[in-house]
Amino acid sequence: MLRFLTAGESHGPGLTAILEGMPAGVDVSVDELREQLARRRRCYGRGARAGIENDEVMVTGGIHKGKTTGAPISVFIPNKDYPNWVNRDVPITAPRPGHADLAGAVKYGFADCRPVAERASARETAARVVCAYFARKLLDLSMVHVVSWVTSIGGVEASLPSAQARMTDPSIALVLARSAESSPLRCPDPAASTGMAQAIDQARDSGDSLGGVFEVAALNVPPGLGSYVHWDRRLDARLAAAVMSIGSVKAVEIGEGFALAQLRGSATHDHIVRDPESGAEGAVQNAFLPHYLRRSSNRAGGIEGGVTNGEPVFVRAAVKPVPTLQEPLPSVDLQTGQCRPAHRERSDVCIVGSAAVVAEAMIALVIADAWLERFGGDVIRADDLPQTDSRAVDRS
Ligand code: EPS
Repeated sequence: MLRFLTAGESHGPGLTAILEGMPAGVDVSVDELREQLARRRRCYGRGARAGIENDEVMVTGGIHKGKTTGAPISVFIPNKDYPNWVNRDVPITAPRPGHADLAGAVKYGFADCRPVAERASARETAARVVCAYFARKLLDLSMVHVVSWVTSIGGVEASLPSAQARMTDPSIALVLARSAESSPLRCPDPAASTGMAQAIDQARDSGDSLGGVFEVAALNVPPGLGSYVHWDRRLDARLAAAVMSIGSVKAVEIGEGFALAQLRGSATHDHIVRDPESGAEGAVQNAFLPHYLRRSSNRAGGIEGGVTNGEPVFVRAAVKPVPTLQEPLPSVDLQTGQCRPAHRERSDVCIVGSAAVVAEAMIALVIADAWLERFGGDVIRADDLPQTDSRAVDRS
């Protein structure tokens, strides 16, 4: 079982990530880990803080000579902005609507929401990306790749290949992911990216914020991951919870999600067909590794009965606008009881691109956990790896 813990506050000395359950023998590199953190940081709409941090990392356990050892992996990410905050104590007494401020004050009895804001901050997601880097290295060994792109920001919609093409064809998903990687908006449509950047600038100028929608595709995921036998082992449930756990995510769809509610069953379910490329003929002898079974479409998003079916695992999520507004919404001061505008401080205008990278991370962690349930052991040896599918995708 792969599990992780994060600790640390947004403006404290740093974040700590501990990942437990990684097999021994997986090659890892600190440079690649830094690159994953940089992907999360660079995204149009982020505030000044993203420019301050460089997400240096200090690996303090679980790695020896560039390989995992099977022990818990522990990583410290110092906060570069910490020296500027160490003697600064700005209380938050007028909670921001939509933020965890008031929820945390109610839960822990604080009159000052500062401790809530510090821990609820999206800064914590840097530590998740660290844990996911190791999960991704494990998945790389069976050529499972998790990619993402943004489809809309502030109502500006990207013009993309059809949803079914995005969900069904790994080569389309890879092209979209590559263009997203070179877009500051993480959007594969350059014209829409320009519109999104303008919308973000306008929101910033008027003291406002924006949300949007992103999609994540996990390619070449083997069939049979997850389970239908217990509610909490269903892979779709685990993925939805993992993505919903990202601050500001308000909706998660698997495959065509809400659109399926409008269709008849006959137009919804993905036909089971024989894969002509497998060359297999005659009776289905081994349903355990059904390389010769395919789906004619992927409206289910690669999961049926809580178990992967060999098609791309496809998740879409909606991100609400950032709750810290420079033109704040009405609130009540917890110390005076007076109505007043909510607390205002430095923040991001739009985090949709970063949230997409964090969702990749959470999805990689869930899939790696399910992969280990099915194929895992103490140590990774080439002979132990599952046979890769003929549909294996080459990311190069
Ligand atoms: C965040 C507020 C901003 C973000 C921060 C998340 O930080 P600050 O309050 O220092 O301006 O930049 O995110 C990060 C630092 C990060 O690395 O993602 C918040 O309140 O959630």
